[in-house]
Amino acid sequence: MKLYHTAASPFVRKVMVLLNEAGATDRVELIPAAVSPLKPDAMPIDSNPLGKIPALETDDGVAIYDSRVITRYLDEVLKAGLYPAAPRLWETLTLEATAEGITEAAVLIRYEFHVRPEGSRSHDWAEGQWHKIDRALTAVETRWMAHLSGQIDMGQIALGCALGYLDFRHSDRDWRSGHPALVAWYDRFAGRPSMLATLPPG
Ligand code: 99T
Repeated sequence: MKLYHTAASPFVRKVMVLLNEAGATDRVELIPAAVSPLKPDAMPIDSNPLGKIPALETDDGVAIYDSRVITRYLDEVLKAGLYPAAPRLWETLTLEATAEGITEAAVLIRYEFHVRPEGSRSHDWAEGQWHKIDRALTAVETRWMAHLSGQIDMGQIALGCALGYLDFRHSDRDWRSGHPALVAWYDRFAGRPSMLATLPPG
């Protein structure tokens, strides 16, 4: 299998953490692809017409995207057991979707100030994205701490990668403030070998 990859992407990192947890990093060849909304041809558009990474080419030559489809696919192929049976599955998927929303908002803020031309940037719009992140972190503290103390799953991995991305790209904002239980969980989770092996570039 081939994975279009950059170590800076939190979406790619979820896939890499899954591969590490499953002991299957050797099953995937990493193809560097430094895409941005203004550089979609940094990867083959045949593999994802949206020009986004991660995109996976399976051994059968089929292209699979986006990251949540790739992790479901790899979980099944590798029998990684990171999507539990229902009813816990619905909690896992909702947590995964919440983490994805945090990550998407954080990437939009990053693009607003590093990709969008200077004259058309909006601080209000970026603040709106940050408020989504803050509300979601509060919701995780309120609703998911029991789930987070259970067996590792893709919801936890997505959340760990989302928080890692906040540290990586938004260290000027203090996501930890007001979220002590989440901080305690993340401090433990970030020490997993799979997380340490997939840190974004220093
Ligand atoms: O938006 C673009 O055209 C290019 N951006 C990407 O490919 C980003 C890289 S993160 N990936 C996604 O937006 C994937 C989202 C999709 N829903 C999924 O796969 O889950 C790069 C972040 C950074 O450099 O800071």
